[in-house]
Amino acid sequence: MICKEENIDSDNSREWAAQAYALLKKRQEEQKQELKKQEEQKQELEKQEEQKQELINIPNKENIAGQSKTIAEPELGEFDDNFTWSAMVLAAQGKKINQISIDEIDWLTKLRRGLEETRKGFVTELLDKLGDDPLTPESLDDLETLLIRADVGIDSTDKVISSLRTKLNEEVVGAEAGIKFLKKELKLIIDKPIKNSGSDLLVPQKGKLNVWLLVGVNGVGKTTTLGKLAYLSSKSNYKTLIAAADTFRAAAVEQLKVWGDRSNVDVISNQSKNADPAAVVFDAINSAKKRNVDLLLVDTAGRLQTKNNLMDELAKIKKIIDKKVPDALVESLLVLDASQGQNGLKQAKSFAKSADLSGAIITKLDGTSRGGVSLAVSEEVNLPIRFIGAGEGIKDLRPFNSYEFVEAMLADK
Ligand SMILES: Nc1nc2c(ncn2[C@@H]2O[C@H](COP(=O)(O)OP(=O)(O)O)[C@@H](O)[C@H]2O)c(=O)[nH]1
Ligand SMILES: [Mg+2]
Repeated sequence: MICKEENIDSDNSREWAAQAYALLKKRQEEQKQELKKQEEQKQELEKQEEQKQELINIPNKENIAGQSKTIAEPELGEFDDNFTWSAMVLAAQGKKINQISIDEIDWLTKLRRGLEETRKGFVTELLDKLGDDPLTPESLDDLETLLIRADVGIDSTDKVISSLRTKLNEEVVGAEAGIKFLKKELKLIIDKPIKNSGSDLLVPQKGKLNVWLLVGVNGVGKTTTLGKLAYLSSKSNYKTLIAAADTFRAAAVEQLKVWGDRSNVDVISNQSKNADPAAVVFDAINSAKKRNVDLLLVDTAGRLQTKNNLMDELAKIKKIIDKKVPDALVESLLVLDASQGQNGLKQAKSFAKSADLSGAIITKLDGTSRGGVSLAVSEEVNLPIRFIGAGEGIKDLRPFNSYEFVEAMLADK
């Protein structure tokens, strides 16, 4: 990932965003025309088919081409502040105008909107307090309170405040430079576990079976996230399979099948009551091997981690994987609901102790004031954040990008 940090001159970047907008608008027009043409052709075909059917008098209008389920594409919105900001964030990462897509703009807009509540109680207030004056030791106290309130966690807050204090002892720091420094420090905290893990981005490796276990307590968004991951993965041409190993929730399998259908990914399940989760995984691995699957996504049950047997179950699932596919690349991803703030952090800590986690996925970043908890997860649980979710739609999940996250969290308007 290329992350240039210099601020582009704001007039230039507005001009840049305007050009990007014009280009996307043109592309969208062309796509619309193309779709219209396809629709017309389809109707013509249907008409011919109907006439044929009438002739041979078979009332069957069902298997006409083009009935596959489509997933709504995002529309290009207004050329507004959201667009400009999103385009600038992409530009700052080295994207060229013709590489920008409506999908990316749409996502960044969602992320920025989602973090609005976190930002409101934080940057906006901070900027109000600072005005245009340079930072003082008192403003650091305010900042400390605001960071804690945004659920950034005590350790990360201490770290950031002490680097700022050191900087203040050496030079005068204006409000704008202060925010820039803050962004840099927060990004360092988030990036540390990512760097330590040795890979910036979690992607399935070709030629091996990749198994991703989604773990976490009830209601945090495991099943939804798994559905979104299946979509992302199959869209990226990885052969994908789902194992429905949450055998405790009656509706869990049905819920997964709906997600699987939407992205054309099969779901391996066992409908019998109280089926053994490890047995489902066993079947799924057999299927995965037969079909040459790249990525097997495993949904797990989420009863509270204080109940030991949940951890025992996870251990059993892992043992099965180790035994059947010793060279599989296994990821245990803890799903955390950002809106639970410190509570989520507590869960993360207790899971980390016993579940041998390799990463985290933060969900529900749309509309929480506690987005800062992502920093606490990086600093205190030392887990690389791999994906973030900001909405209930199939496309509302993206690989985690620390630059974009920090920019969205601290966007100053
Ligand atoms: N707003 C919002 N809701 C989400 C998100 N992810 C999941 N949910 C919702 O959270 C609820 C619980 O999700 P589910 O996937 O069943 O959680 P699980 O028990 O961990 O499997 C559902 O109503 C989901 O639609 C998200 O990113 N944003
Ligand atoms: Mg579930």
